[in-house]
Amino acid sequence: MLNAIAITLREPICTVCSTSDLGECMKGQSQKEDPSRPSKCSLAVDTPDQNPLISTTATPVIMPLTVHHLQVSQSERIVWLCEELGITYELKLYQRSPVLSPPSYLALHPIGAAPVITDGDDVTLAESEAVVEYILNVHGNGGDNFVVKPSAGRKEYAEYLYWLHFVNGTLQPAMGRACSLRLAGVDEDNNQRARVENKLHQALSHLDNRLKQTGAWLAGQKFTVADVMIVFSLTTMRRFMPLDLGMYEGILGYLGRVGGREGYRRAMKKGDPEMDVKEAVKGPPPEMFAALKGK
Ligand SMILES: N[C@@H](CCC(=O)N[C@@H](CS)C(=O)NCC(=O)O)C(=O)O
Repeated sequence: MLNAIAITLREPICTVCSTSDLGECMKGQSQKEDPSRPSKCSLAVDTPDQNPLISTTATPVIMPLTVHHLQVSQSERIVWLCEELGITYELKLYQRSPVLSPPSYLALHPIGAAPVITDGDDVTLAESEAVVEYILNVHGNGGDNFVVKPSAGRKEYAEYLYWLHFVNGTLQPAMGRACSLRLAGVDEDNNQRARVENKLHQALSHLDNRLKQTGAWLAGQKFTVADVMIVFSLTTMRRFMPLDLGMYEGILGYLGRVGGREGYRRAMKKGDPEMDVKEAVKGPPPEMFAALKGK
């Protein structure tokens, strides 16, 4: 559904809040001063003439795609995807309270887990894989540059699908189970914990072999949304579970390549500016999430 905002203005205008008043827009801050602002939210550069979302006639325009990013969470994937695609989006930041989502995030969706996006006044969507697919197809021209299609070959397509779904189907649940048992203080020699840690090591070794094999990205030589999906589990997730990746050379080489991507660095700077990304892509675990320190 179109969300009609008829604007007839000649002066520079913000694509996000649609105001030409610097005092109103971003509370007077420029994106330079506040890196969390969306990349296209800038009174300085967006004028009605330059901006396809803003019409100088009374034509309806579509409200921006909004990424609701719970800081230090899986929604970093969505900020990253938007940056890789170079699309216009609004970024809203939320902080954990103290570990789970705050009430303002719970109000967005019944599950209240990140990521959540809204698009116009009729779409609210959660679940990383659904959100990624939606953004690629609705805002990213099908995401040709970031997916492998059957036309690339059945084997290549099958590899891509496998690794894309390996993330939330196998790796992230294995990380989550190990994280819960560690945080609950279950002893290392407890049978259940040993089983869970073994399954996690199995998943990481499998991933490590794959990355040694490709020497590049998860699906092969092409960077895809499978990479956008998996990196959280290897970086930010370790702020909840101090896992050392030093023994997995393939994963370490891969994280080095991820850390070299401008889109990734830009996304992390906007979404989680306090996070030390250089540390997160190394073997030793990054700094523990503050609310969990000492637990
Ligand atoms: N399978 C879901 C998992 C979402 C999820 O568990 N998100 C965590 C952040 S990493 C969260 O929001 N936790 C806070 C809460 O549930 O209150 C997805 O990929 O979107």
